[in-house]
Amino acid sequence: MGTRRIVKIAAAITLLAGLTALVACGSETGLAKLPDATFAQLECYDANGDHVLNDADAADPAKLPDFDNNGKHDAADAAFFNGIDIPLNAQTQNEACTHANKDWGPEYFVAHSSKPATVDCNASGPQPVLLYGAGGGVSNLSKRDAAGVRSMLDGLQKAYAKRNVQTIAVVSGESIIAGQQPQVAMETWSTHAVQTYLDRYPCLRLLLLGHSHGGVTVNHIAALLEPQYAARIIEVVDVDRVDVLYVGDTTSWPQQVHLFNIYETNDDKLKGAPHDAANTENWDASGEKGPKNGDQGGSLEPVDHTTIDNSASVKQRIIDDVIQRSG
Ligand SMILES: [Ca+2]
Ligand SMILES: [Ca+2]
Ligand SMILES: [Ca+2]
Repeated sequence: MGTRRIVKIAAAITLLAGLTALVACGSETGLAKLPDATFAQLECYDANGDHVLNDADAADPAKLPDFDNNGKHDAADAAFFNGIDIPLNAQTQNEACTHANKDWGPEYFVAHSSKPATVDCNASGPQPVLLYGAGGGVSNLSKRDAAGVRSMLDGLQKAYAKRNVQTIAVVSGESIIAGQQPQVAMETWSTHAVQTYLDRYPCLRLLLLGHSHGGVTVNHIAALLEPQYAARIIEVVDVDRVDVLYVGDTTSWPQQVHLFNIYETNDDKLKGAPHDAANTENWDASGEKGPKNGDQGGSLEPVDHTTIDNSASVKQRIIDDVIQRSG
């Protein structure tokens, strides 16, 4: 191969890389691509080592994640720790934070591009939206965990971007693994985090979406926050919510805000169910199809509990519903 040919190929590769980068920039969401997000393994921010997450751990914000990706670790980041009280299991915390257990990693992230994950309430245009998604069966969000929830939020974020709506997207698992009560710990953290955003940005509206155990998490968040913030909650979307083996608040449901309860009955092990309440719209999505191997793809087959969150048609119906309700 001649030198000129090599140079030509190298130039073509450079051009391709440039194009790929351009395409990546076209998606202003950090959801589609790992690792464009501020990931946090929450139990490892126990700065004073007392096996409790609370205000004391936020005394030095330099030790906290840059949640809003503005390049500073300051009071705006510390606010997510101020006011919480989450007791941890010392042994599990040690195992998680020394990475003795390789399956455990971040259970929370704030998506962002190269820009800060913030919104501007003084900008003209429609009201910004916080997209909060909770996955089920999550132990490490820096791998492919919660791929379905991530993809659904990505679709929502793109649909909003087309309509000139600013968004912040946050994804969590259903639990903080080292919490004394792992699922209760995430209920506490996520409710407080969402409230922190709503208080920081008076213009911000909220969309909650949860799959599987994540449906229980978002129902808890909605139930706790709707007395004060109902007018700002667009809706809650449960995707095949199940509470089997969930040790936490399985009895709270939103009472005021609209609940879009999507479920399937094809799965003989785990499946959602209709929920009877005036504020609830039930959709039996058993007739929809999803990739056989979930986020790993495969041929289209009727959805089950682990593939309903990867179904393109379910995702599209959620996007249509949320956009229509956003007014
Ligand atoms: Ca502490
Ligand atoms: Ca920051
Ligand atoms: Ca899935």
